[in-house]
Amino acid sequence: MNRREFIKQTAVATVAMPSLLRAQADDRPNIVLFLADDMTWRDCGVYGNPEVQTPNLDQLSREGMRFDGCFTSTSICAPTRQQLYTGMFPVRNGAYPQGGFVRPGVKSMAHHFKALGYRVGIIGKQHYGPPESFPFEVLKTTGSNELLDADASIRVIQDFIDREPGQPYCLVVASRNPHLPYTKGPQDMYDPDKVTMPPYLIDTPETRKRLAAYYAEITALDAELGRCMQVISDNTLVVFSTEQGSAFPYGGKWTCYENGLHTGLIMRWPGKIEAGSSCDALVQYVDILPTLLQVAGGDPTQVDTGRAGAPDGGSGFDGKSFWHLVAENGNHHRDYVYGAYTNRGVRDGTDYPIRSVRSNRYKYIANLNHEGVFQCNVTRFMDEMGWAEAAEKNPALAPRVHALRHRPAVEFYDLENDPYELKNLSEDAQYAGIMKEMRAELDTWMAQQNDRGMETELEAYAHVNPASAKNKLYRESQNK
Ligand SMILES: [Ca+2]
Repeated sequence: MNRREFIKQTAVATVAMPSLLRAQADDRPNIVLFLADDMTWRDCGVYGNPEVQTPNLDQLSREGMRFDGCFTSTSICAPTRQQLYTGMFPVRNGAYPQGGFVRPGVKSMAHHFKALGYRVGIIGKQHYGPPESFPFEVLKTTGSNELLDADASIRVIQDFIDREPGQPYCLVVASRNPHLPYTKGPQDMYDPDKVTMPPYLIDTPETRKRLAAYYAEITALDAELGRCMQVISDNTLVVFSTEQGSAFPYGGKWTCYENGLHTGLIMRWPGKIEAGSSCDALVQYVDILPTLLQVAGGDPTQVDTGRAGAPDGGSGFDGKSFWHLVAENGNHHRDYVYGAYTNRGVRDGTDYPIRSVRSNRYKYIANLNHEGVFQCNVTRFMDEMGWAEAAEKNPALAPRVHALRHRPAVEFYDLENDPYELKNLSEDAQYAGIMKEMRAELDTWMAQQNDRGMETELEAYAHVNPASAKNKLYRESQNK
C-alpha cells in the first residue's frame, strides 16, 4: 500500500468534525504515548548507535514512521513534559525551570482528550503541576521505582485498557529510564572497556563506567516498551519519544545542544502509518498534542489552552498538527525550531539562560549571561569523571573542558558538517548574514513568548511548586 492509499484510509480520522464522529465513536484510535526519560536520541540503533541493544524500539521503527527532526525546546524533565502535555512552549505555559509548574488555568491533554470523549490516564513519572491542570487518571504502580514491565504494572495497564471497551483511551506511559542513577537493566551486558566513546565525551575510566551503566538502562527501557506493546491492540496510535538528552557532560541535559533538544520520535499505527517509513521535517514537542487531537477527531485550531499569548494573539496552541506529514506525504512543517533553557533552579545552578534557534542545517545559540560561569549538576559530573585531569595530560582536551563552564555570547554550528557541535563558527564572517537572520527569528520568538531572557531566569522560582522552599524564598524577596 502506498502513502496515497493511506491518505484515503485516514481521511475520516483527519476531518475535524467531532460531533459527527461521536456517532461512530469508535473507530477512533486509542493513543499510547510512551516516554523515555533523559535518553539522548542518538543512543539507540534506530538513530545510529548499534551498540545499544533496543530490539523492541527497532521493531517499533520497522512497523511505523521514524521522525528525524523532532525537538523539545527545553532539556529538562518538567518543562519538556509540560510543553508536550499543553502544546505550549515553556515560558508561555509557565513551567520553564526545573520542577516548574504551569500557570493557573492552563489546560492539558487530559482536558482536551476528555472533551473528545476519551479516557485519559498516565502511569509512571509525572513531573507536572498544579494537579488541576493535569487531571489524568493516575495509574498506581507498587512503587515509584518499579519498572513498567513488572507484572503488577502491566496488569494495571491492561486493566485500564480493557475497562471500557466502547470508549477510546489515551494513555501516557512515562518510564523513569534511563534517568540517573544508572542501576537498572542488564548491567553486565556492556563492557566499560569496550563501549565506543561518542565524540562529544572525554575518554576516562569513570566516563566509560557510567556510559556502560546508562546503556544498560536504555535496554531496560526497551524491555518496558516491549512488554507494554504486548497488551496494546492494533487500533492504537503508539507514539514513542526518547524525551531529552542524557545527564552526561554534553550528553544534552541542561543545554540547548542537539544532544539535549533533538528527540527521537516514532509513530506506529498499523494500516494507517506506513511501516518502515521516515520523515525529516522539523517538528517540535508542542506540535505533538495538536497532532494527536486531530487524529482523535478534534480540531486543534479551536482548542482553548487556558492561556493567552498564542502566535495568532488568541489562546490556542503554540504548536500545529503535523499529521499532514503522515497523511499527505508532506515533507515540511516548520522553518525553525526553538530552545529555551533556564539554569536557575537546577541543583547548584548559576543564573545562565540559554536560547537557541535551529534551521534544517544551522544552529544559533545565545548564551544570555555569557560573562557568568555555567555551573550545575553536570559540571560536578564532569569533575567526578576526571575530565580536568585528562585535559592536564592531554592539553588538546582542555578547550572542551573549559567550554562547559565558560562560553561565548553566541555559538553557531553547521550541523551538516558538524553534527556534534564541536566547532563554533560564530566568528566566521561568511556566516554573518545567516546568523543575523536567525537571531532575528529567535528575538521574534522570544517576544511572542514574552520571554525576557535574564529577567525571566531571575523569576524562575515564582514558577515552581508554590509549596516549595524555593518559591517561598522568592515571594519573601519580592515583599522586601
Ligand atoms: Ca527527563
